[in-house]
Amino acid sequence: MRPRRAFLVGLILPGQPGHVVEEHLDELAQLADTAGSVVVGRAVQSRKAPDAATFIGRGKAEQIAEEARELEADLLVFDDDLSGSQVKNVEEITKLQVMDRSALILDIFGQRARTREARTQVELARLQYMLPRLTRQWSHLSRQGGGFGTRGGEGEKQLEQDRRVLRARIRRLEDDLEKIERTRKVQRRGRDGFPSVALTGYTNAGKSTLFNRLTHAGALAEDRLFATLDAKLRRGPVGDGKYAVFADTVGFIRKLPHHLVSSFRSTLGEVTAADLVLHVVDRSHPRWREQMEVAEAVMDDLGVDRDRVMTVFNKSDAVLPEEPRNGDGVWVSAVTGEGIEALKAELGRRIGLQLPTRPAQEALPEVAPGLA
Ligand SMILES: Nc1nc2c(ncn2[C@@H]2O[C@H](COP(=O)(O)OP(=O)(O)OP(=O)(O)O)[C@@H](O)[C@H]2O)c(=O)[nH]1
Ligand SMILES: [Mg+2]
Repeated sequence: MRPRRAFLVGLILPGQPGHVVEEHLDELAQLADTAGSVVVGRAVQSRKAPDAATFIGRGKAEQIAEEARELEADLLVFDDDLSGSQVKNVEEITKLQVMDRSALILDIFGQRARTREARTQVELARLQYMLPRLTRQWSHLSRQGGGFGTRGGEGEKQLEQDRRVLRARIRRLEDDLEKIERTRKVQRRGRDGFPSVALTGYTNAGKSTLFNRLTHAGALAEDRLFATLDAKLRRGPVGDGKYAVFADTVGFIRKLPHHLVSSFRSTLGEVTAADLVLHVVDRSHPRWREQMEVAEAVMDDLGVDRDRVMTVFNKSDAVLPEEPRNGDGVWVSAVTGEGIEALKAELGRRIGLQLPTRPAQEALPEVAPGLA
């Protein structure tokens, strides 16, 4: 199948530097690439505020349509979330499929979800995204997933029926997730006695690479966004001859659709339940500060208290030598191994302090249930 050819669209609002919008479009390009599309071009539009009907304005939409046609694009991807009617209007003007940032992220999660838990979580988020966007004429998610939306002018009644079907499916998925979550909780109890350390942070920060370093596991690490969707658990040594159970988890991204965060609560439960959370930061990234803030905001949202979070500045090998290695965190390179022993020693110290607060266990199982 020929890969879809995507044309990216960004909006510059007053007070927003142009280079930031360009860097955000660079990230959108990575997302489009991860979703399997080829990025053929991009455009930005400056406005005082988004246009209610078309987001970027009709004139700009027409101009983009022409440019995109010349580049043989078949898909416009907006860096911001659009309403159902904005998508429909721009599709009508440009005769191209229109996708917003959330839909693209949902698409990637949908392609990458492997386990029943991940699939259920993604499907739930997808339906919740669709519900307010169902219109009589439009539903590109329905074109992919089948089952809802366009039925040739059957009108409001049909629309209401589609909404009812959607809501019922959402309820069923929520029930399924609750069951999965209960199982997870039981498994987590079975691991009591092992201090738990969850790796979290912005997507592509190097969580899986660091996880592999710490546990000698073979977790998939690649230069793609959202390489990891499921929590992966494994034991590894820390300082003072102690062991901890490490959890590798799904990464965060700016403007992560909030439905995704809430439906990934059970996977992210590894983060909320952990004794210690390692916030992995790609310190070599030009927008590392913003990425840190995004991850911190999601952790706040999940109810992770900051006392349990330790910052790890990763990819130190890719940071210019003249940059000062300061900041409230441990500097490491998961690739070269630099700083890893210091990190383990620090983990041993912190975990040692926390152990007394956990229930003591007489005999630890050789391998805890749920471990890889
Ligand atoms: N130079 C350098 N690259 C690194 C380092 N750690 C990880 N990487 C690279 O960064 C990319 C992403 O690494 P992953 O470990 O997959 O990142 P992740 O945080 O698990 O990403 P997601 O699961 O997609 O959220 C890969 O190409 C790694 O090789 C490091 O210390 N230095
Ligand atoms: Mg990963």
